Order: sequence, then C-alpha cells, then structure tokens
Amino acid sequence: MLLLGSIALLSACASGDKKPMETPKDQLVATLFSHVEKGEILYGHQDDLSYGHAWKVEDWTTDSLTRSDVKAVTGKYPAIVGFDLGGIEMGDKANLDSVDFGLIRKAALTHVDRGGIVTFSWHPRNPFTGGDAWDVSSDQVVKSLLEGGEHHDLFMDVWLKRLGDFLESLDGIPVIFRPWHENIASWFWWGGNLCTAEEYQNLYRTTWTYLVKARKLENLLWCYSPNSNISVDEYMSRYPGDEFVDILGFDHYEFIGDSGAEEAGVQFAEELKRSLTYMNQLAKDHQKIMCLSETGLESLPDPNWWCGVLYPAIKDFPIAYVLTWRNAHDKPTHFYAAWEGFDHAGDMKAFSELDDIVFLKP
Ligand code: BMA
Repeated sequence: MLLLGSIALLSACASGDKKPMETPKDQLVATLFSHVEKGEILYGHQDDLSYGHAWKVEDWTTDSLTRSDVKAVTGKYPAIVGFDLGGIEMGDKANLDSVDFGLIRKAALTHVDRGGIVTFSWHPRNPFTGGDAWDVSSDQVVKSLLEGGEHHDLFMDVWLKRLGDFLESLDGIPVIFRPWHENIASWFWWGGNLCTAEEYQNLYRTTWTYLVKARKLENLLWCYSPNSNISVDEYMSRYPGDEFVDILGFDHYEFIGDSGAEEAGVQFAEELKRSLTYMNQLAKDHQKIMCLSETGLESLPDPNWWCGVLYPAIKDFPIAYVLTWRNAHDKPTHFYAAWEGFDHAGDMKAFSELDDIVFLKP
C-alpha cells in the first residue's frame, strides 16, 4: 500500500494531474520513502539542538538554536532530531532530562523549518508509584490504565490529553511518534513481563485512537520499536497491527564487556544484521518503512565505530534512518555522537561524508 501510494503520488505529479489531497503525514511518508528508494539513510541524533557534550541552551526564548555537536564535527545538522516527551503527562514544565517543553517545541519547529524531520519518544512516569518509566515494581500498571482500570480516567483525561495538547501545538508539522518502545524486554513498566500481549496492544491502540480519532492529529507517523536481541516471533508478538503502525523500528546498542571493543563491535554488527534481515522481510510483507530507531556506543571508545562497525552493518538494508542517542551536557561520559574536540571525531565526520548517508546542510 505504501509503495503503491508513493508511486501513485509521484506519477500524479509527473503527469501534471491534479495532485491528490496530501496530509502532512503523506508528505513525510513520501519523503522517507524517496530516500529509501535512492538507497539513502538519514542520520538522526537525540536532543541535538537542545544541548550537547558540556553545553546547553540557556535562554531558549531568545536562542536561535544554531548550536549542535553534530554540526560542530561534520559541518551539517543531523537530518533527524529526536526529543523525549517524558513528563508531559505530569504537566511538568520540562522533560525527564530537564529540557523545557517550550524549547522542545521551538527546536522541533526550527528543525523542520530548516528542512529536517523530528521524532518523539515518550518515557512516562509510573502512575502507581510516581517513579520513572524504569520502575517495574508492579505488573499491574498497564492494566490499570486500560478501560476498567483504576487509572483509566487519569490516562485518558489527563495524560493523553496533555500529550495531545503538546502534539497539537506543533502547528501540524509531520512527526514520527514512537511510544511504548523497547517493549519485549522488561526494563520499562510496559515491558514483556509487566503486561500481557493483549494489554500492551490495547495500550498502544488506545493511545493511537485517542490521538488520531479523538484529537484528529493527522501529522503523526507511528513507529513500533521493540528492543533488540529478540526473534522475529517475539518482535511481532506485541505488534499492535498494520492500521496503527507506519514504521517498523528497533533499538539496538553496542556494549563493551570483558571481551573488548573489537569483539563487542563484531557482536553488535552481527545482531544488527540479523535483526535488519527479518525486519526487511516484515517491512515488505506489511508494506512499512523501516528504521534503526535508537543506536549507539556510549562514549565511543572504538575509534572506527561509525565507518568500521555501524556503516558496514546497515549499508545494505533499506532503512530510512538511523538515530544515535543523546550527548548529555551533565554526564561527561554519556554521549553517542562525537563533539568538537573529541579524539575520534574524524570517524564520524567521515561517516557524514559517505554518499548514501544523509545529513542536513545548514
Ligand atoms: C536514557 C539515558 C537517560 C535518559 C533517558 C531518556 O537512555 O540517556 O539518561 O534520561 O534515556 O532520555
């Protein structure tokens, strides 16, 4: 459907026919799909315009948001910028990483104005305890949010309403929305051992139905993104259904254990290729775009990670984008993109210059 839809759109334009009505979502689908067709992969970075390694935007109301670790290293902005909405459900002023929601909104609009694409993840708090998304002390949380559950009204009338208000404030720009991620493992309260498959699907569909049907948000592309190290059956075991998903993603990180960087890189790449192989088939079968929704190697101790590990593992797969996680300003070793002055920055710069990797020219 996606493929045929894109081709229909393209041929309508080419033949000079009257253009069909395109929603912002259709336009973003077509953009992503055109990169896939050209064999290109867009590069994304979490929180890129809000802060970086050892700096942050101080007064977002006046800042023109031109600073970026990625730009400092490569001369270009990332094509995609990710933001997290954790805390929006509480009515907080800033998200779980202390980024003001006003800054998030401004950065998203600014990035799209520059020709970029934005994606939102969401790490909501645990409504039982007030703890964070990683509070897995109860396996009743998801159930409590669904119809008949003790927190259902809170979920619908407060949490989703606040989320919808924020998304609605984005002036209709198309965005990739990626809720309830890394859902097969059990480190978030919506994880594999914390709710049944039916409860998870119900949670995802309830979120979709509220935002799409009740709030009529036509600008959202929905990304389903489980964690890695799972089988294809596990990947699909909690899939909400084709109607609710536009992009198949997954999150996969490299961790260097006792075996050292070289062995870790080999294992990371093997697992990445194994997962992308089955996802490629799923994307064809379900006619979806696919992406690597989160990845990275914390602190980048491997001097050849970008060109020697990540790129060879992804280059032969039709993924629309790859996003590396954030460069914290307040945790010196918590970064996943190079920054100005970083020893191994040349490797990321070389990655940004590859023909099939797309950044955003300033
Ligand atoms: C995690 C870490 C945390 C952060 C969270 C949400 O992977 O980066 O420090 O709070 O993502 O952004």
